[in-house]
Formats: sequence, C-alpha cells, structure tokens
Amino acid sequence: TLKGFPKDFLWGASTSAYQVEGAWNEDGKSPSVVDMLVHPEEAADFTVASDHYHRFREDVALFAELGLKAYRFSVAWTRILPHGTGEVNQAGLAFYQQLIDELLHHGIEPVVTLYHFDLPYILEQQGGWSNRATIDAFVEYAGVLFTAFGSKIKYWLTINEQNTLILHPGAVGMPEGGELPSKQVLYQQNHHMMVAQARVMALCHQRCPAGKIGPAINTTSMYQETCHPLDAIAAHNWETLRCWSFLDVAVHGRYNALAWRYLEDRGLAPVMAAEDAALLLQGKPDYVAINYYSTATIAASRGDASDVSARAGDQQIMLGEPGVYRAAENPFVDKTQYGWVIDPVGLRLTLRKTCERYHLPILITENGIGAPDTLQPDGTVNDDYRIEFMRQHVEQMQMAINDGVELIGYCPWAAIDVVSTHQGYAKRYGFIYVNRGEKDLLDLRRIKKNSFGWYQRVIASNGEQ
Ligand code: BGP
Repeated sequence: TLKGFPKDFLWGASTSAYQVEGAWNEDGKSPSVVDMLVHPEEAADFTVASDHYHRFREDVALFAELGLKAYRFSVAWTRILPHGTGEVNQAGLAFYQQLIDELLHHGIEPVVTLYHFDLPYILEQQGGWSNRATIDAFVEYAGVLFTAFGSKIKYWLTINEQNTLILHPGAVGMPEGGELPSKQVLYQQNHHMMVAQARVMALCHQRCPAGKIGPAINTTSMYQETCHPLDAIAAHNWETLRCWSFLDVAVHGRYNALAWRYLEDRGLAPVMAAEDAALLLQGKPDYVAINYYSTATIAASRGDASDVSARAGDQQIMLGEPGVYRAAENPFVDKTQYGWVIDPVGLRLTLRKTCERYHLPILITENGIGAPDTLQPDGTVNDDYRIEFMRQHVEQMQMAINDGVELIGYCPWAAIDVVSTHQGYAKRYGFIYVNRGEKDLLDLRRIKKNSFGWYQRVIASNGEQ
C-alpha cells in the first residue's frame, strides 16, 4: 500500500490578484503593467475580472465549504504602494487584512504571493526590471507586507513564474506598440529579479521568524524524442535553461554553470554589480513552490525555422532559446483542447527531480486544466474532465510522496474562475463557476461545478478518492 498524504497536508487552491479581483482602479489602486497591456480584442478585460475584491467574503465562505486548508493568492503591489515605492495606501492594506482574517477565521492557511505578473506601471515607466532601482522597490514593498502581516502568514512566495516573464515575456499581453524587450535586456531583468528575490527572502527571515518563503517557478520535465544522444543533450539543455537555472539561483545563491556559459557564449550574460554575488547568497528559501501543467518533448535542434515557433504545437514549451532544441510530439500523452500536454506521471517525475536536486519541502502552487466550462440550463456545470485530470494528478502526487518526496501541499489553479491570461473567460480553471461572459458581465453569480464536490471529498478524506 502507498504511503498516505501527511496529516497536515495543505489541500488548497490558487488565484492571482489581477486575474480575480477586479476593482482595478478602486480605493487608491494605481495601474499595473497588466492593466496597461493591449489584450486581444475578444478577451475579457481585467477591470472587473471575477469581482473578488467586492465578493471576497462570499468566496471565502465557499472555499471553507470546499474544505480548503490553504488558499494561495497574490497581493497587488499597486494597492499597497500606488507609486511603486513611498506612500503606503492604507485602504489597500485593509483589504488584504480583511481577506487574511476571513481566511484564518475559517481555518484556511493564507499562502501569499508577493508579485504575480503585475508590476506597478509607474515603475515600468522608469525602466521596470531593467532598472536596478526596482530591486529596492520590491524589497521596500515586501517589507511593508512582512511588517503588516508577518505575524499571521506562514507561507510566502516571492515572484510567480519568473521564468515565464523572462522566456515568454508576451505571456500576459503585449505592451503598447507591440515591442518586447531583447533577450539581453530580459536576462538583465532576470538578474535583477534574482537579486531582489534573495534580498526579500533574507528580509522575510529577519522580520517574520515564523514565516517560510520560497520561489514559485513554472517547473516541468523534458522528454527526449528518441534515444539519439543529441536528443538527450537537447532535452537536458532546455530543461536546465527553462526550469533549473531559475531555481538553482534561488536555492543555491549562484548561477547554474551550464546556463551561465550559455548566456556568456551568446553575449547575454547580465552585468553583475560588485555586491551581487554576496546578495544572491544572502537569502535562502525554506521550500520550493512549483507550478506544473504539463511536460514537453524535445529533439536536437536543426538550427532552422523548424525548431521552435511561438505557442505552436506544444504550448507549454514556451518560446525557447534559439538553437537549443526542436519541439517534438509525444505520442504517449493526450492534450487539452488548448494543446497543453496532459501528463500526470510527468508531475511525479518533476516532483522527484525537484526533491533530489534541492532536498527541500515542495508545495505545488499551480496545476489544472483550462476548458470552456459551460453553465447548463439546469444550473449545473459538468466538468468531469477536470475531475479526471486532477484525480490522476493526485494519484501521482501520492506516488511521489511514496517515492520519498516531501510534498507539503497542493494548490491547483484555480480556486474560482479567473481571467485566463490569453483566453479570458472562454478558458476556465476554477472549482467555482463565475457567471460572466467575455465582455458581458451578467450577474457574476458563483456556481459550484461538479469538481467542487469531488475536491471536497478528496480533502475530507485526506486524499482518498
Ligand atoms: C500560469 C500563471 C497563472 C495562470 C495559469 C494558466 O502560468 O501563473 O497566472 O494564468 O498559468 O494560464 P492561462 O490562463 O494562460 O491558461
């Protein structure tokens, strides 16, 4: 028999501020980069999203009914420091204070992401992550949260999917004019984020002795298409560049040797200030958080256009690095209707690799299936495909625990329907349906999907299904 889930396993669910809250310009909030992006014509905007800002008490009551032990959400920097730095907006702090108290009142552990894609626009105008001053701004912002909520929060997360921001910079929409930064600029931004993250982890340990903090990277495993040795090298290279190189800096405080050489060879290595090596070593995570959706299959690069094309084929592969690999098909896995590979065993594999590499507790901060869920005339939402998807992933999590992985929790995406980064409300992830269309807000009513009852039983039985 398999080892069961630990008694205090954090059965949870996730959201992020800009995707769920709405109220984009209320109570002193300033615009973030996401508010200013150009979104596809047909996609829902973020200004109302799921209106969680006004309905959080109703939502938390539903989370409690679901039985959640943890709720992962992000704080909108622009509610707390509307100018990016400086003056603190008390109304912003009050909102998260109430949300946290409401969660704790229901016995739900808050898991707080400091920054989930929504940099204050005012900082972006001053160069964003290209500007070293943004490091200080992030530390200042984190410090405000640590002081305000440090006594109540056990689990903090630094930056959501830094690797998505760097490798797939258009992921959440395009800036006005459609110009994305060059690779060189992106890797310099990446370095600043790394330094900022290390300083924030150190600050957390100083200010919140009971708090734990970790990075949250989109982590996956790469398969090689054939047993050709060069396919193996390509898969290894891309897994290193896409996943481990980000986590290695966060955990070990120094760059991964292969990734650094790759950057140097291409003239992409970031400029490091004299103090940076020491700063990177300053903060260490207490756990590693991973967002896991799917795996990818890799063949050796041909060095031509057949290598990688943007969001073609295997969606999770992202834009990649030119000349590193060629995207291949995996005949052994299914895909979602958005082309994302469905691979529960890949989750087990990714957990094992993460455990072996870092020897730290692991929290899954995202996992799920996006689908155009529909409200039936009888008022139900049948998302049995989601139940099947999660059932298989929970099974593989248990196998990973049995293998020796210290998995502390599972926070799938998403607790409730949120705006998808690309497909608005056409593509949903929640256990709770939000009754709104793309542009049409309808009544924003909350409706429990079939998966709600399923997850409720999983949580109540601590993972039996
Ligand atoms: C992750 C992000 C989330 C969420 C999820 C689903 O990369 O951290 O914010 O959006 O992906 O992605 P999408 O909405 O594009 O389907």
